[in-house]
Amino acid sequence: MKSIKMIRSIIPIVTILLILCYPLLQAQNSTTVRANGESEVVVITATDYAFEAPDEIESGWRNIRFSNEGEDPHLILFSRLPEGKTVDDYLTEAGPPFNKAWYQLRDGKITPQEITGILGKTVPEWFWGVERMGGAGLVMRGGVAETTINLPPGNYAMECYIKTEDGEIHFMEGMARPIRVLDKNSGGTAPKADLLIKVSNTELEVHGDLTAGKRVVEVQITEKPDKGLGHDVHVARLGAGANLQEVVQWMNWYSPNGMREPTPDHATFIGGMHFLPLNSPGYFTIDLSPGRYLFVSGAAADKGIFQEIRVK
Ligand SMILES: [Cu+2]
Repeated sequence: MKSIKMIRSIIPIVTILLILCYPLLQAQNSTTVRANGESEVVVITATDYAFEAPDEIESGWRNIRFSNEGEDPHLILFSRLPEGKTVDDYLTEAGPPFNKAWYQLRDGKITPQEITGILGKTVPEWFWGVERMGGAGLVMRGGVAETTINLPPGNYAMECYIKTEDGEIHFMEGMARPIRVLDKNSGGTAPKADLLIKVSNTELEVHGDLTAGKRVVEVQITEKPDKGLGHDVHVARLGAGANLQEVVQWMNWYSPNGMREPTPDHATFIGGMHFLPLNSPGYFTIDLSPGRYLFVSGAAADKGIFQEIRVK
C-alpha cells in the first residue's frame, strides 16, 4: 500500500518535470531552425572529422547553413545513393578502392592521368549511379556557408573529400554521414538570385551585380562533365599576395597536393556550390566586400575553369 501511495505521489512530479524539460530536450535534439517564418534552415556543423546534422529532413528546396567549427577547411556534398545502398556500403565498397588509387597517386606510383582509368576498373558499378545534388563549397575554420538546393527523397551520404596534410581523405576519417530525405516536401522555394554562374566543360561565366553586399548566386551546370564526378563552384577571397594560378592548381583534387592541407597563402575560401545535376540550378549566398575574388570549378581546375572578379 505504502509503495502504491509513493508511486501515486511521484507520478505528478515526474509529469511536471517532463513538461518543464520538454522544450529543453527538444532544443537539444533540434537541428533545424525556422528563419523569417519561412521554410526551416537545415543546420550542419563540420568538425575535424565529422558532420553534426539531422538524421532526416524533408525534401524539396532546402536552405542549408553549413558551419566549419574544425581547424581544417571542409565542404559538404549531398550524394543521393542508388536504391538499397547505404553509407556503410559507400564506405566499405567504394571508399577503399578510391582511397587505394589516391594513395598510389599521393605516393607517386601513378600519374593524375591514370587515376580515372584505375577508378573505372576498381570502384563498384553502382558508384557511378550516385547522384550528386549539391552542397556547400570549401569553407575555412570559423566560416559559415549558406546554400539552397533541391533534394528529392532518398538515402544520401553527406561527404567531405578534402585531404589532411598527411594525405588522408576526410570521408575516410569520419566525414561521411547518412541523411534520409523524406517523401514529405518542405514547401520551400528557390530564392531570387542577384548573380548567375554558368559552368560548362570549358567556361565558368559570372553574370550580374558584382558590387559589394550580400548576394544570392544561382549556379547552373550547362554541360555534362567530360571527366570527374561533376561541376562545382568554389569562391575564394584573394589577399594582396595571392598567386591566382597557384590557387587554381590547388583546386585540382586529382593532383598529389590538390585540395590538401595547407591551403594556398592569401586565399580565404568562403563557400560556393557543390556538384549539381545538369540544368538543375542551386543557390548560394555570399557577402561580397570590395576586393579580389576567385570563382573556380574545382573538378575542372586542371583545365583552368575559373573567373577572377574585382568587387568595388
Ligand atoms: Cu572535410
